[in-house]
Parts: sequence; C-alpha cells; structure tokens
Amino acid sequence: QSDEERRDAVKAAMKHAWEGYRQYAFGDDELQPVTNRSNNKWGGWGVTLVDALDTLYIMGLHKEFNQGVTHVVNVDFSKAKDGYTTPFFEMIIRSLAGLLTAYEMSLDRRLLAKAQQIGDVLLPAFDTPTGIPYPRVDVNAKKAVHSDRVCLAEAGTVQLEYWKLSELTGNPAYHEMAQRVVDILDEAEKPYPGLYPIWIDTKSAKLVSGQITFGGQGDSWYEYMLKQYIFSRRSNDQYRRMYEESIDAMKEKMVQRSIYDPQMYYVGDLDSTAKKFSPKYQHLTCFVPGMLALGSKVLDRPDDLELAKNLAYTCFQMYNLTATGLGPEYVLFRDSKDKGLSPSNKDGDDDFAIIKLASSSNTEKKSGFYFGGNRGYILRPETLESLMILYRITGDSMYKEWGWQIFKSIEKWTKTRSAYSAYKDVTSTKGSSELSDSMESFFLAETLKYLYLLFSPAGYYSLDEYVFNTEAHPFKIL
Ligand code: DMJ
Repeated sequence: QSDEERRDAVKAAMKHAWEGYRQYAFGDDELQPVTNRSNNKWGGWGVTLVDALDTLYIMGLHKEFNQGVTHVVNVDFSKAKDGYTTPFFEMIIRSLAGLLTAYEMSLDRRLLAKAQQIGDVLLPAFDTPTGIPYPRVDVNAKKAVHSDRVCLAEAGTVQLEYWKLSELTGNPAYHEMAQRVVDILDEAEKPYPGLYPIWIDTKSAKLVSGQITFGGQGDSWYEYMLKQYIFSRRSNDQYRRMYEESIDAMKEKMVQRSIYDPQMYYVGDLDSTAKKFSPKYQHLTCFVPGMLALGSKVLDRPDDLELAKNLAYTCFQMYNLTATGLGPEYVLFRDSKDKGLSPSNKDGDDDFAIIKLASSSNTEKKSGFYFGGNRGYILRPETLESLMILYRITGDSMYKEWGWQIFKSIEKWTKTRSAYSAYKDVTSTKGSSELSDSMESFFLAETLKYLYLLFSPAGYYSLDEYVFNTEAHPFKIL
C-alpha cells in the first residue's frame, strides 16, 4: 500500500470515530463505543470534541471541524456540574491546548476566547503557599481544592500551554506562573541530579516521595524540558541543562537491556531514593524513544538516537509479540535468569518486590519480558508517537511498516459499529467480549493524528516548525 492509501485509511478511522461520537454523544465528554451511551466524567464540556478538533483540521475534515467549532464556542467552561472539580493538568493538556491549536489553524477568534476562558478559570490552582499548583479546581467556587501534594507531571506539564496562551493574548502572567514551577523544581533537592520523585509537597515545594519514573505521573515533566527549549527557539539554557541532566541520569540509572534479546532496551522505574530499580516498562514510557530522537537532533546528541531506536524496537515488540498485535499497559523484564517482579503487582512500591519466576513462556524467551496484571490496551498513542518521530528523523521506512501493522491490529480488534474501544487483555483473542466500552479522547487527539502524520510527508506539520504538546496538539514555535 502507498502512503496515501494508508493515510486515507487512518482518515477513514477518524471519520468513523467522529461520526459515532457525533451521533451518540455529541457535546458529551466521551462516547462509550460498545453500548453507544455517553458519559460526562470530565466535567461535561465535551472533551472528545475539543481534543479532536485539530486532528480533524489536519486531516482536511473541515465539515466535521466546523461542527465541532459551532458547538464549542457556546460551551461555558466557567460553570461545572455541581460538585465536580476539574483536574487541572488534564483540562490544560486536552482542552486548553486543543482550543489553542484549533485557533492557530483556523484563526477563529472565538476559539481563542474559549481557550482563555479555560486558562483563566484554572488559574486559582496556583493559589498555594508556594506557587506549586493544586491538582484540582472548583471552577464554580473559583477556588482550587486543597491538596497536600501534587504529582510531577500534573504540576510540570502546563508550561507550554500557558506560554502559548501568553503569546496569543499578549498577557505574560500565564507564562510567568507556570514558569515558577520549573524554577522551584530546578532548585529542589533531588535524590540524584536530574531525577525527580513524583510527589511534590504543595506547602514546602519539596519533592517528598514516590517513584522516579518516565512513565505515568512523571513522563511529560521530562518531555516538557526539551519541548520548552525548542519552543524558546533553542535559546533558553535552563531547559536545555535540565533536560540533559535528566537524560544523562536516566541513561545511567534507569536503562537496562533484555537478557534474551540484545537489541531490546527498556527504561524501568526507580524508587524515591534512586537506588532500587524496577524492571517494568510502561506503555506510557514509550514516548521516550520519540523524545530522545527529537532531542538528539535538536541538541546534537547522536548516542541518544541509537538508544531511541533500541527503545522503540522494544515498544514495537510489546505489540508484535502479543496474540492480538496490540500492546499492554506495561511489561515486566526479568533482571537475571530467574528473577522478576510479581506479575500481579499494580502500581506503587510493591513494584520493587522481586520474586523468583518458575519458567519462561515462549514470548519471554524471545523478548525477555512477560506480562503483568494489567494487560489492557486503552488506545494509547505513545508507541505510534515515537514511530512517527523516529521515521521523520531517520527516514527509515521500517517505522512506517511497524506503525501500519499496529494500525491494522487496532482496526481488527478495537473497532466497533460506532467507533473504537479499549481492549481488556491484549493476550486474548476472544474479541468483542474483551472490549471495555471506553474511548478516551486521546485516541482522536493523538493516536490517529500520529498515525496520519507517520504516513504524511515530513514537511506536513514539520517538527522544525511545531512543538507537539503532550496531547499531540501542535503549537507553532514562537
Ligand atoms: C495523554 O493524555 C497524554 O499523552 C499524557 O501525557 C499521557 N497520557 C495520555 C495518553 O496515554
């Protein structure tokens, strides 16, 4: 198949998901793609619609884009359902960013006004003793919800969005408030230079506890160091220094290799002291190959590109070696011939409990990894994101083949009559009984967008002209 045919197939997938959402859930947060019900678990402001706008635009689906715009310009983001408190970070990366890019693309000023409304109603989050934001805001009360702690990704992944909002509105205050978080964490005491435990005390601004991870709750903090550097037109040395310090530490302490396949590298997690290693590779961590590849180019770090290739290979194998061709939430590696983590472990410190494993499965003999308690695929984007970036940076068409294979598995196992659904166990070929009736907005915002761009010419939304926020919303570089 040609790139064009593949791109059309991805566009058809987007159309299918949008049509289902439009028919059964329009204006609500999410379509439940098996029962065709809808839910409003994100405040009822239509997060799927807002998150999807720029993907529709990029794919040339202008009629659908306009349907979305017509709706969103009448949404009042300053009022929430009674008792609902808004997650600060999610609202920023999905909705504020989605509206900012939809505005930059269409130049419809009503979208900028809505973006600013969101930016404004969330500002009380910064009203804390330290300026480290609280994780939730009660927009009706115009107050944040008090919380003793906030996680690294939540506090440290709002900077690009507020910066862009400052640029577009001419009001520097947004950027300044978000930048303060970076300055505080830059100064904070760390167990190892460049490595940040995930929990921040909102009163003292200290990094108090929790894992050190490039996966859930840590991930985009590291991503945004690089992206803010690029966004500053490669002029701000603070971001560059912080990024390089973190990546050097990650390479030294968190990267390991499969004991069976020497090409297979992975990034595990560390405990809060940066001493104990957990050989768990999360799907969420699969954005790292893309980040390293981008950083290798921007900062001239050729070794990072080699590591990126080996890490992306593992992320691809996490899909390739399952019965469905879909990838699980995480895999666990043995760290010696007979030891590994308990597969039933969920997140948390238990991850550091090493057990003795009886025997290896066939998959494990090929890869060195085995599956844990959560084997779901919730339509996440990270592996495809990395493949898109690696393809653009190396020009190696193998990444397109990998992406196409993953897309075919998504089509085969997750497609429903109205859209696409999360799948409960990627090692099971039971089919429809594995569908969990959920489609997160990032499937439309990220997964399908990255696939589309993978099969598009590299100059289309070029990585030299745009910085993609962590939800794949492309911001024009300042
Ligand atoms: C998205 O909301 C963002 O990519 C975020 O940074 C991490 N989690 C999801 C997708 O998996």
